[in-house]
Amino acid sequence: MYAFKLGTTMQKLSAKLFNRLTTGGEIFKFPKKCFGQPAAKTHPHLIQAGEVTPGLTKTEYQQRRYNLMQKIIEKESGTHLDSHIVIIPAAAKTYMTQDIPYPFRQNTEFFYLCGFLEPDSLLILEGKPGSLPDHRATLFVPKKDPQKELWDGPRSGIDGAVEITGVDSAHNVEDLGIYLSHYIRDNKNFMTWYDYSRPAHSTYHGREITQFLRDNNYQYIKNPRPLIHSLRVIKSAAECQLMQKTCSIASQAFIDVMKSSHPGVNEAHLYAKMDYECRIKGAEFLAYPPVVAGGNRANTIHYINNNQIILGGEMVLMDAGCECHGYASDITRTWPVSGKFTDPQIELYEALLEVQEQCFLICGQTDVSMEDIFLEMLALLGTQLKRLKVINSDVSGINIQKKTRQFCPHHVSHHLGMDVHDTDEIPRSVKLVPGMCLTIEPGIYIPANCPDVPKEFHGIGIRIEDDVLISNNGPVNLTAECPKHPSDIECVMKRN
Ligand SMILES: [Mn+2]
Repeated sequence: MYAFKLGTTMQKLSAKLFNRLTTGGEIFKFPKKCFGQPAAKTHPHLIQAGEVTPGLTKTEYQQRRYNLMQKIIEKESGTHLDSHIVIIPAAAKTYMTQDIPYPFRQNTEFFYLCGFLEPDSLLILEGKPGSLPDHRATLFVPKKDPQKELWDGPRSGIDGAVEITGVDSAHNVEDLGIYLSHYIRDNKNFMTWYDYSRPAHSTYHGREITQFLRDNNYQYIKNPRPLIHSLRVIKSAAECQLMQKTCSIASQAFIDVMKSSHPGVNEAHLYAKMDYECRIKGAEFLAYPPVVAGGNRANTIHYINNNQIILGGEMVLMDAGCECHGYASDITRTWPVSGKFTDPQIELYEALLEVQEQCFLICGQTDVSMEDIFLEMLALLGTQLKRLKVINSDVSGINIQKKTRQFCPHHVSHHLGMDVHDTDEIPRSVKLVPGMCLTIEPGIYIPANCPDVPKEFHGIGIRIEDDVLISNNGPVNLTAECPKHPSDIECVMKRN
């Protein structure tokens, strides 16, 4: 880690540099057009003209804001409210220890609605019934500050924020309180849309926003999350391309990790290899701490210690994905570190693969929900487990489902998008429609100590997870490049 805490001498030196900077000295002067995030002018390898973030144009972000205001005004059409104000804070900069920030990840709803990537910002949308599409989008951003920028890099400032995102106007975030008090002065009988149950920014929540809600006597407050999620759950054409990209990067990275695994390999090595390959291929970071679990550790579903040696004859279960330009992938594969499945391993593996492929096909049926796929998965897996004598032949009826859940205690699916567990406001009972992305991830977990189950299966944990886009032409497997058939896995792992 770089030296951040300065000694006295360094502080003096730094003040000297700072004076030269602010008095027009030549050192550390940023080029005229520098922003707090990649832009077409500064990062032409990432951003094309007209885009706010890679692959997403100003028009697309504008459309998202319009769609939200339209939903809000439609929803409240009978309520005689005069206006609506939507308050969406950015995430705060947080620190792991004195002066050392955590890697920053933007608040998803804020990112979705404007694409501005600086911490400690805030978006306000204002609309009046009957006025669409004339709603107003205002960003509040960290003030330009040469001394802070000397350390942390350039900030976009109010002009840069408007130029990058195409919002109607921007202010320094210090002016948020005044802006909100003017809003109360000028508007009566309005609805505030703000996620008070999970405040995205605790400082603004505790200060300006609470003051605003109090000044309005806590009247008419609603959470915008369900409406935003109802938009986010359907991916646009541009988003589908970004989903394919993040899924392809992770799929290719999986192949490299498989190739680098061997008896005696440390789980930490495979973790590092996945991280490295995803970044090399263009992802910003891993979408979540991956599970890299050798042997019986695969039966701990959220195993993330990733610090053991994987022995010859064992399989490794890796659940990992990356975040690329704001979109997450989520893949699980299980493979033998030696490159060759044993007989009991392949028996269980092929049974699970059969179930996983059936679940994928169900996504192509009309009028089907993730809940329907889950019930179908339990039935299919129950049949397979009975055939393999993992479940006794005398278990029948509803007890098969109960017993099956013991060997697969998690759901088979969740939405996928900007968040790994995307749009959690959308219940799993909602029918799948084109534009949705979801995972299909059945598993079989047989702990090392498991009486009644044939001994050869003890200590085996397997999950197979693909990412699926529901398209007008049926389900598309976005992670098809990542091998999952035993022969394909063995082929990838063969050394030349
Ligand atoms: Mn998943």
